[in-house]
Amino acid sequence: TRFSRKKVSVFVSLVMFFGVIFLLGISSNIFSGVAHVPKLYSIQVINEFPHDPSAFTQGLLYAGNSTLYESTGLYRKSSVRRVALHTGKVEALQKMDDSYFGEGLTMFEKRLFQVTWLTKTGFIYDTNDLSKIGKFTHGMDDGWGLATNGKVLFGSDGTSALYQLDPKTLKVIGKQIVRYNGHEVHYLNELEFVNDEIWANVWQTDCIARISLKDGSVLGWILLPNLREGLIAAGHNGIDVLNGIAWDDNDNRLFVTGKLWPKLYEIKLHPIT
Ligand code: DDQ
Ligand code: CA
Repeated sequence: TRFSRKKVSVFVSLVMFFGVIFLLGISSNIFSGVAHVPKLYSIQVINEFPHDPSAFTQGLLYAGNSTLYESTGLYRKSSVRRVALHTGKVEALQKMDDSYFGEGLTMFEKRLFQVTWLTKTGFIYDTNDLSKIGKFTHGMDDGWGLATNGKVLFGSDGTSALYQLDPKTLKVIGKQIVRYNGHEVHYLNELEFVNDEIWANVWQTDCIARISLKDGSVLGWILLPNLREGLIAAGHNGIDVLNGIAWDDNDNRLFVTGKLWPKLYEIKLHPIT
């Protein structure tokens, strides 16, 4: 016959081979077309520590040795401080000029970088005595949050943009728009670099977004309303929003606090979806 058994089976194999490739192509298109559904996390308080209730927390980081660095805001009251984790005691403090409103803070090569609200001016401090050792102009539209992975600085300016800044020049070298199921997430505020993700407080919410550095998508939401509500229920009526995330990379501990909060919390996450 014209079609040998062998020819037919080669033909069938080819059809199946390309058919499978074709189906894989379609299915990967289908899956990538479906919006990624972020995970939700509730939190459990592991420890609570005292926190200066007059600190309008704008930047927070953990530096090892039970020591935090914190940047505080409000005109005439802004500062950079070193804080003992367990007691909340302020061990060193550098007051800012009255006209500056302190914002995000990060530590890069043993120096502290801080940005300020409504200006593009930032300052560099010595980690030991908190003396001011530099001043810079950054390329973001405003200064809200700062964090680092040890290579670049990450910054936020209250929009949906997550910036990457050159730590030497403070110029913008990268920018991603943060999206949750395709919707822009505005008001990104205090930042923290955690296991190759950026975690961001969203201003005026009790939520922290876990942001992928691959594409700026929100991988998950950490829901923390119980912290602020708990403080208000305990009579702390004057407190402001959740703000301040610090990650202890050595012991995988997560700390959060808020503006004018009398407490700082060590928390654990529990997936709820
Ligand atoms: N920011 O941190 C969200 C960037 C700014 C917070 C500003 C809060 C306003 C407090 C009162 C300001 C008095 C001029
Ligand atoms: Ca932080």
